[in-house]
Amino acid sequence: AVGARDRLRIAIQKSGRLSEPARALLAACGLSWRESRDKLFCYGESLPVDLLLVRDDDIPGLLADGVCDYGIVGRNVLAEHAAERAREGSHVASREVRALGFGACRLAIAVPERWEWTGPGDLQGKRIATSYPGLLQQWLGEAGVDATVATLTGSVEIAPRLGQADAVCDLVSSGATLVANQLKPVETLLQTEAVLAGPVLPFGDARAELAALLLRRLEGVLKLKD
Ligand code: PRT
Ligand code: ZN
Repeated sequence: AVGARDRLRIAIQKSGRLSEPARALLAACGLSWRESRDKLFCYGESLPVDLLLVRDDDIPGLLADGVCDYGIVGRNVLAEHAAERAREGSHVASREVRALGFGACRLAIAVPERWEWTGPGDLQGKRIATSYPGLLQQWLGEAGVDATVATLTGSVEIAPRLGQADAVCDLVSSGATLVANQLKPVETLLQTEAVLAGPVLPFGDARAELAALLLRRLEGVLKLKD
């Protein structure tokens, strides 16, 4: 077939919270690599499974374009991509294959500590800063709340103190960052952790067998961990 491939390509985060645990998990599945000089591409040695090291935000797009077959990425990033695609009316090209048990946190609405929170309706007419506009718009729509979404790529938690927003929608794990910014979490939009993302349709070439082998090994490794 045109474009038939006999190697699998997995995208993982180049540097960040998920990089080390993702590599360790794949290594525990028996994979090993010969690293390229620039370390953006790692050529699989023990099995024909290569790694592409990228920004986590690029992973859903690489899957959608078929550049990579699998990706290890936060459910939050995958869900944000899907929410944005749904708004554009385009269909989703990848799905969550398996939760991986690391990188857990939640996407939450947080407001200034002094706010006496009564529910999502409190956000009516307010301005909310976030790096997850797709998921926030979806949640606001379901809650029937009309609010302004301000998309920021970083330093979301400081926005209320700067007068840029009334509330934020951001990832929370320990909650220390919220406390440091005199904010409190009031609603959870999504519980998230690192997931294996993969294709919606099965492979029609040699990758099918390779993918089955990898998923079997992954199940074995994850079972030992619980
Ligand atoms: O460079 P690149 O774009 O690849 O990385 P990134 O900076 O976008 O992502 P990175 O490495 O910070 O996070 C990767 C993934 O880790 C996220 O998409 C989540 O799925 C997951 N994860 C788990 C987290 C956290 N925990 C977390 N605590 N991502 C971010 N945070 C932030 C949080 O927003 C807060 O600002 O860390 C800060 C500290 O959190 P507290 O609550 O413990 O204070
Ligand atoms: Zn990122």
